Amino acid sequence: MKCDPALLTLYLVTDRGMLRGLEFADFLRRAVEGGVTCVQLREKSAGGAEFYRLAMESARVLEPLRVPLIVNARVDIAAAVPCLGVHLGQHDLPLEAARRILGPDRVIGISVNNVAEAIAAEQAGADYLGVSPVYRTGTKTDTDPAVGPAGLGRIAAAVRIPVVGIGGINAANAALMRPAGAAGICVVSAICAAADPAAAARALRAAFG
Ligand code: TZP
Repeated sequence: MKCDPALLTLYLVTDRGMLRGLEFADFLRRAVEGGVTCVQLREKSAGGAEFYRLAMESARVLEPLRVPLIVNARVDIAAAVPCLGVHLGQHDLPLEAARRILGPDRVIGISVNNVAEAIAAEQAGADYLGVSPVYRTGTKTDTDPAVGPAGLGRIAAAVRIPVVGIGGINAANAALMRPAGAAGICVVSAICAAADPAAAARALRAAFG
């Protein structure tokens, strides 16, 4: 399988605006120290030059730590930096087009909210799925309805590729995700907004199991 499910165990999605005073590179190091296994750089407000600079900086920090980098939405930036691949939402560039740009070896993840989207993404060649959102979250409010662990379970059961849950996941509910079929948990605020990102990551790893 192209996307080792173990890499998705604790999947951090970045939001620099939430950081509590830590410089970005230090934040990434602390998160990895606590057990983050994969980092998605998500920069909704950055222009291309800034996003590219941050992606290169992230790659430089993560490469020696052997933690893969995934770029959110920007297929051009994913193609231009040393990274594992790209994560696409339902309204981003279609997977087939991203595949033509990135080639067969890069990982492409797709956000899905229901079984039909999940099956379509798998058939189109997705390497993993992000089930979004599992719970309602203040971090992203323009989402489809929350599916809960049961919805996550229905999606995971319908596909063969690994599935991660995103949206409102924290140390208090992470234990529900693996029994539902998730290969990993994907979080923004539970690590980015934590006073101690390493401790927060450690707590999430312990809770997810
Ligand atoms: N996509 C679906 S929900 C979400 C994204 C990027 C935000 C999840 O943030 P949090 O803080 O982990 O709930």
